[in-house]
Amino acid sequence: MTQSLTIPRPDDWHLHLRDGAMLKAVLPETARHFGRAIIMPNLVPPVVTAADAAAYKARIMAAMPEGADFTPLMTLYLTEETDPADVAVAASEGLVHAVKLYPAGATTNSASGVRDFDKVRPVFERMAEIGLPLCVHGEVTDSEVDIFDREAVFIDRVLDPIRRAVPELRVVMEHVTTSNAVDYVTSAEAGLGATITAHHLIINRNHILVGGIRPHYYCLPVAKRESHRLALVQAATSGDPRFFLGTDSAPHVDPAKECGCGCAGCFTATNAIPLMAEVFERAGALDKLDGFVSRHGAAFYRLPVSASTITLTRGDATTFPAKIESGDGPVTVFDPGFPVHWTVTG
Ligand code: OTD
Ligand code: ZN
Ligand code: ZN
Repeated sequence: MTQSLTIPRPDDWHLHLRDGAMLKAVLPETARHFGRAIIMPNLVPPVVTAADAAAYKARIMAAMPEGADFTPLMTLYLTEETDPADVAVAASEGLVHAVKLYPAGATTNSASGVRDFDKVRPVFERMAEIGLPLCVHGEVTDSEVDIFDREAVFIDRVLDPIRRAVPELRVVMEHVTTSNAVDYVTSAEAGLGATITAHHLIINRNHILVGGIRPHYYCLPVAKRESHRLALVQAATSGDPRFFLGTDSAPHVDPAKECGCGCAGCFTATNAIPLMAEVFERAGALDKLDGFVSRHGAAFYRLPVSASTITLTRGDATTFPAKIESGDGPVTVFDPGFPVHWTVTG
């Protein structure tokens, strides 16, 4: 018996599309299964003003494959110089759907991020007034904090104080990787959501380090121990609307990952949706898949659920390309390490 599942066209609430040749190569991978995505602003230089976002959006539209049913939702990179009025205008025009907070130095291209959170308080206050979400890369960057503890420490030292200082600010904790973050999100009264990536639902830190170092599993925040992964699966498959898919698909060419100091990032745009079907099926929660990939994020961002649909079909184990080619070089597609039986058939 074939099993199939028709769900509203999914959205990706956290995506890196890059620019230039890489954008051209990865955009069709996302546009194939997703209807919308929140586009991360960590280009070099970053997307900081409304004008930057409009120009970047135009480059994305110019790279769009013929006939694609995909809308990029732009974000601004918060700096200590961000002008609250510029943010408000970009939001009112429907150009910008979130502002992104990177603690300085937290991840790839985050050197212009925020060091002094008091300096950006007027931006937070304006965003709270207009209901514009703040997307947060939730890791402290202090060298004395262990890399596996950086998310949990961020909650206490940075996130909770921001939310107490500006209680009406709507916040998305991006790519949560710990049970601490899951607990923090579920204990919040309102105005807090979280994205979870495909890869953090699949790998733990052993996958990166046991039997040799596996650079294609290295990303930030780094995958944690198995008990944390299980907490993420539980949150994602629970039906709780505060959790939604944000793949954080972050392409780097292979030479930039397979070297003495490899870049962080897993590239999952190609197979994220089939992987999610497999993860939800294994958890006995296929009935919760559409909430996580197609409904909860739209509700948080106050957008309609997609009117179009995709159909997933279960069959023999499928294979994905090991790599995609970009004009800059090959990009390895995330390998879940288990057979995947679901394909998008319509
Ligand atoms: N994590 N790589 C990148 C970004 C993310 O923290 C993130 O959002 C990237 O390459 O842009 C990564 O591992
Ligand atoms: Zn991040
Ligand atoms: Zn990211």
